[in-house]
Amino acid sequence: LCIQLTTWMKYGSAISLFVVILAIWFRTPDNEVLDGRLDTVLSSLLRAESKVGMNHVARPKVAIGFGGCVDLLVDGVSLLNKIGLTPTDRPLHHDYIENAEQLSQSFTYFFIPGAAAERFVLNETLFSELVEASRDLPGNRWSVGGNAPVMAGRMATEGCDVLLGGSFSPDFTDVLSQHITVAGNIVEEPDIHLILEYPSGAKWGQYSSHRANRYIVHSDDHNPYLASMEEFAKKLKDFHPDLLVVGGLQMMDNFPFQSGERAALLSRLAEVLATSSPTLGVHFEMASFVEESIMEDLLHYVIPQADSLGMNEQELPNLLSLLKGSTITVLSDPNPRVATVLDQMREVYRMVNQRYKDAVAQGDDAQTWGKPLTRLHVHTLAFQAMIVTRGSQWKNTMSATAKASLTANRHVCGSDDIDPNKARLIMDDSFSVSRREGSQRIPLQESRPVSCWEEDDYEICVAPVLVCTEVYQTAGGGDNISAAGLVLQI
Ligand SMILES: *[C@@H]1O[C@H](CO)[C@@H](O)[C@H](O)[C@H]1NC(C)=O
Ligand SMILES: CC(=O)N[C@H]1CO[C@H](CO)[C@@H](O)[C@@H]1O
Repeated sequence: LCIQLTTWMKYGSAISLFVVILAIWFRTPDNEVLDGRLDTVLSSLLRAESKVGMNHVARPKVAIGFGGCVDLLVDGVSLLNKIGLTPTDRPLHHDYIENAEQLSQSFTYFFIPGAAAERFVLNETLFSELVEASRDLPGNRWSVGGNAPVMAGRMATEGCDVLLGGSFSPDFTDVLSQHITVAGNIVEEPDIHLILEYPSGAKWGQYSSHRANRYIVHSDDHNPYLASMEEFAKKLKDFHPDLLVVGGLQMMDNFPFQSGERAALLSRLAEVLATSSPTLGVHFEMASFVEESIMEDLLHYVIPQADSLGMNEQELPNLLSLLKGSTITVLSDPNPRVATVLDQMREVYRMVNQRYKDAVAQGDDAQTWGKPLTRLHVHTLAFQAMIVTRGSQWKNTMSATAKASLTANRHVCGSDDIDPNKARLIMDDSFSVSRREGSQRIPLQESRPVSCWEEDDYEICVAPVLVCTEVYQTAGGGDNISAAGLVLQI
């Protein structure tokens, strides 16, 4: 590696100079206008991000659960080719994966639109075959994975002290930041998640992907049981966090639990959340759920205890559909318009808060009421959107939306410095605030790219994302983005 690096450094600068000259040579006037626009949006977002610091005397404290894993990232198509899987002629959705053919069908189903998906593999033989094949696949990478550890890592990087609930192996704990304290059991074999990444326009057989994304498979032993919950709950009392974050519950999705086992775990979680200080903000990060009964359990036990929810463009319509009493939506538009997302967000906000009001009107037990929803953050490829209740505990919504947007580029491009040459704005020049007829249109102003306005009892902020065009990694994006947005709001 060292030799390669020095050679690259020697010739690299000459090559980049050459590329730059070529680029200037071929640049059409149109591109120049566009690039100027991008530069202005970038510098304005950076200004918005740095407008507020974390106004804390000490490092803020954040408690995050649950679980975690070792991520093995590979090029999805190369892996499927290597194990000799042929592209299916029948893309199909499966709740979980039992054999290679289902894997092929399920992967293709999400690969074509480029939609994020995550599935449990029930067949352990198949899963170990996939892991073995990935181990020596060129270009593979290992990293700390799972929603909770990724959010913990981002929070620690942003200046927080973190209590992380998860059962990890000793070498896993070793690579975590020194600002992260683990609460959980020690396990020998960590759970592995296999991340099949693919770039935009990737080809598999007759299919090509519409956008970069990833398909995740796992076959966890520890995570579904929230094995660290009791240890976490114990340490939580003395930790006195400023924020409590829950994620990683999708590991329970389609897991072969004994009857009643999952509800018991989530009911215990509700108790842990409900008995924390009433002023403590609780954020729940959604994920890819396909089993209807677990979504119902979440609606019953977890969502009522959360002040804040984070999710992507697939998870939003899925939650909304369930709130409305219909079924799971497995696949939604991976590139939705701003107006569509905002309408869905308003509805989720309204319906979740209505459930809270109904619970208060009916019940006499504060623990079962839960809390009103005061923050909703939706991350999509093209933009970030937040709804925050006026007068609630969440501060700096404008800057937080800008930071979330910048983090999206930083994460996907794999670099803290944003290179406008590797970015593209895909949000339209203006957007409508709702799909309702006669709704106001808001132009995207390059020098003030984050648009915020008030409605009812809340503020809405929307920021365009400088979409990374040279994808390093999409997995973990939502967690980094959500965590970065939260950091400025506590
Ligand atoms: C599990 O996967 C293995 C390896 O791909 C396969 O041979 C076996 O038939 C599968 N089992 C089931 C029940 O589908
Ligand atoms: C770009 C970026 O910051 N990505 C980070 C997301 O979070 C993980 C875990 O903390 C980091 O390893 C990545 O670098």
